[in-house]
Amino acid sequence: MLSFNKFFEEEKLHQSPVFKILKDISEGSMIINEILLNGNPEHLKSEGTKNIQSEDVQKLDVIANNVFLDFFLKNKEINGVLSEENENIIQGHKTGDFSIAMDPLDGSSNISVNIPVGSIFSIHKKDNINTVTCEADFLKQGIKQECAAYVLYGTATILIIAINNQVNGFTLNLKEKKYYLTYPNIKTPEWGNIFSINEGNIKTIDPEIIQYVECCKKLNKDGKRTHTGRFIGSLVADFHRNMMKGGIFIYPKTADKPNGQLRLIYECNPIALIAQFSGSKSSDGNELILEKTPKNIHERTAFIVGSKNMVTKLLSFYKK
Ligand code: AFP
Repeated sequence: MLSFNKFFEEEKLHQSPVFKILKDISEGSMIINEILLNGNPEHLKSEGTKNIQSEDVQKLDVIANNVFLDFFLKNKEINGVLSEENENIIQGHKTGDFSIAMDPLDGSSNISVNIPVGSIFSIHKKDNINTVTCEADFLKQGIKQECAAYVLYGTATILIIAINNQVNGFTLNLKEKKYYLTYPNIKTPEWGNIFSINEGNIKTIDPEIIQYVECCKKLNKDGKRTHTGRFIGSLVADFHRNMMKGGIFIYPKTADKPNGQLRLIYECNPIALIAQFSGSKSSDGNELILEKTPKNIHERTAFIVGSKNMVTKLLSFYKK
């Protein structure tokens, strides 16, 4: 099995600045993984504050943010960092060519009940070198991302990386403290039978989505189900399952969240790039996610992502 380093050596990417950033992500994730496995009850508590999105901040949100920031701010390739946990962007090295946006611990409201969580990263190359970081470095279409990655802290800890039109998955070997390539060149089935949506919102969402969900609930000619419903409430875990098995994840605009719940720059865009490179598709219902130009750094969006034919079928309801 190829180690993480060996894989990038074989891909001739081990000297690249992006590899240095991916190394930081892998090392940071090992620290978070250890903290999660230690299960210190003190870490499972809420911080007692709200983030920029008015959501409860968990102690582990803060810890994960600090762990990754520590790595990124020491990395000379990184010019600026945008995090879900910080209202403003953070200046890195002025000579750095890359901007990184992250959700350091997605799904953190699930931590206290032992449900998988994740870390998500989006990496863009700056347009102007040797300049201080600014919001324009992050307000870019997702299709322009240089690389995207997530870590899923689940039954095993897995690092998924989208780069050069490919998605590869690495599993953490806890004894050796090393990632190994375990899921080379991931491709998502074009059809799947999983649909993932928080049905608590069903009465307040676009009729086109209600119609699609109804289709998923139709029985076959033998009276058996055609689809299975799965929603964990941890985006990385929900997406990862659907990417591997085939399925669709839907978080639409709702009465509670009129712009959607998920953040475009550091949640949807990186997941959408991973989806695209694994052969699946994403949209907000009107526009492809990767073609949206963000207007503000913490912008939310409706998010539909998954098996190509399932997403196409859902979008066909919008055109009728
Ligand atoms: P937290 O990070 O606050 O737990 O939010 C998780 C999340 O952003 C995403 O991971 C889930 O898919 C989504 O929210 C779940 O939202 P609902 O609780 O509204 O279904």
